[in-house]
Amino acid sequence: MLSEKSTLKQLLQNPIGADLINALIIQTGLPKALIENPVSLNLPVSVIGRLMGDDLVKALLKLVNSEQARCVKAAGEIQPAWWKEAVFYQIYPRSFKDASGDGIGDIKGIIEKLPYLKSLGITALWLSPVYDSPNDDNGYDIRNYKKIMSEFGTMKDFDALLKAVHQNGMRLIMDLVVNHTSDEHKWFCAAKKGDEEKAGYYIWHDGDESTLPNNWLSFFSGSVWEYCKERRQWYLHLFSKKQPDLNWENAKLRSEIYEMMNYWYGKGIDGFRMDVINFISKGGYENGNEVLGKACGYRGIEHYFYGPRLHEYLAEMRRETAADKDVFTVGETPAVGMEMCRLLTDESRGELDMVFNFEHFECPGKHRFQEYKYDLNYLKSYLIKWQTALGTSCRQALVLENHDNPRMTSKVNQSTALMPVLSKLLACIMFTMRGTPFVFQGQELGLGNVAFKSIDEMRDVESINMYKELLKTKTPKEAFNIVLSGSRDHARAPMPWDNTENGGFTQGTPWLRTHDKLEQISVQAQENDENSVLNYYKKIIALHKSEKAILYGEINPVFEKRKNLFCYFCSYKGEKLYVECNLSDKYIQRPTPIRQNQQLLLSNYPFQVSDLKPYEANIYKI
Ligand code: ISL
Repeated sequence: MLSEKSTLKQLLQNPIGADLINALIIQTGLPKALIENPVSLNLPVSVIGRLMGDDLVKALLKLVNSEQARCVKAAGEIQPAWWKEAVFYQIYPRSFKDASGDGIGDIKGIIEKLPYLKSLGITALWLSPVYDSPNDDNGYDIRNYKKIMSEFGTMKDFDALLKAVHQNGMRLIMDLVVNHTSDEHKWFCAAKKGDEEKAGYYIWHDGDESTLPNNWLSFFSGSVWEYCKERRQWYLHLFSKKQPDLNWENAKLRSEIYEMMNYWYGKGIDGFRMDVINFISKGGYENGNEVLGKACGYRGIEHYFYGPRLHEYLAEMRRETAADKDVFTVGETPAVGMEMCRLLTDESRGELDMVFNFEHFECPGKHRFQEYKYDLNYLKSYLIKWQTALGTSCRQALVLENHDNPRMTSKVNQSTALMPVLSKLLACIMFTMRGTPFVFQGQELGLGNVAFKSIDEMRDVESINMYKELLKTKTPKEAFNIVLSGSRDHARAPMPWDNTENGGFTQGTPWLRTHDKLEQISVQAQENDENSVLNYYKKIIALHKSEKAILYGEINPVFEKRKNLFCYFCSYKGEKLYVECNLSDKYIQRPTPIRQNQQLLLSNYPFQVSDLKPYEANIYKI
């Protein structure tokens, strides 16, 4: 058991302790060397209290001491599975393709575009939520888990989609949003009307209307507590007030969720992506630490991001729903570090198959709503760390973009001239790591951020609430610029299919502003250009699928210390590939001359010279 008197060295030797220190370094941007030097390592853990508050030390020690399990790095053969060889594509249905003409993407639109996805080489789809919802958070607020959102179509349309996906040799996983429901879900409505059984499905706090139960902040601004006049109680909502958190302590609620999951498995779906699944076990409701809250923006998160019953719930869920099926689960797990990921996904533990980790989405000390240039050397160090530590019994989900973040290319470099090579470099890195890649719609086109002109053009609840909150202390222009740098709407702009009005996304008025410069970025334009980002994606996806050295091999970095250079071997049994990448927008010296025994398989430039060109990425067979 670790205590305040234990040393930082002892804390770092503990896997969970190492994750927590790493998270603090990332969030605060403090230099690693400040902690990892002989003097600091001998300091007691209580020193963190002096910097950040004793309450944080208490919460951290509680986490470290409550996790008894350890994972050892496995070195055996990787057990093959369909999802280890799959190339996933995330569809944000609202913005993918509108077949009905109402300006909102729909299921028929997805069916229409399956041949496109097949031609890209995609083998599995993840659908962001398509369930009935009042759309406070675009479907992440579910009103009815067994009904399709009317704007997207009907259950008949969904069944047709699933059938068509399978007929095309692809798989389909659904979004599972069970940390919370919509406040319009029948359970919450009944609870408000006094149904005590259903009230037990949510998290309530007694107390008078003028005193908030604690200081936690919601992901979408303001307190996590909302007063319910009907019950004269507060309820918890980590996200918007229209997304009340479910009470996983309640066994009846858990069995309702498993029954619902089995309903979808019964239809033949191939798995679930589980929304903020690490938030389902709350560890207590003490106040959140102020310093950490300021650094990451979500005061209170240390009390629920890795709660005491998380493993128990996930293992139970697997036993009750997936254990006897050839299905796949990936958890979305914000703030969970590498050792925690291993405990959630190690094959011997029967919890999840993979998790999405987001440590590499922003550079240390930075957050999404800051305007800065992302340094790819950080991505390199992140990938080397994970690839070399995970071993063969955990698999990494390879992800650079999703519907919750601005486009990666825009974070790295906004020069339009370099966008195509940069997009290809990022694809080269993502598709040559060991793991399962997830392409977010439009990433294969190298899309950048959208030129929103004002808050009126934005639709996301997070952006709108944040803007209102910022207006309390900032001018409208300042507030808009902050929201603009991190808005989730950048990724949610409609897919540009062709060069006609609205990029062929809809015949009606699109629900969200579309991209500019269609004649350069649309699918139609890129299909006709041999050197387009889209055609590069087709090639790299084919290469990824055909090379065992990538699917099951090991990554061995070389010239690791050289800044702006990312070189590595991918090896599996006798097979070997060599990848060399220039992470900068300048020419840099090639570390080794091109050797005779290297056969160039793919490059993002038409020819090579003695130096590596800006963002050049080459894959060789050895
Ligand atoms: O933790 C974050 C940043 O550090 C958030 O971005 C967090 O990952 C995210 O808000 C959680 O996302 C998921 O749940 C939300 C929903 O709005 C998102 O679209 C979904 O991906 C609530 O369901």
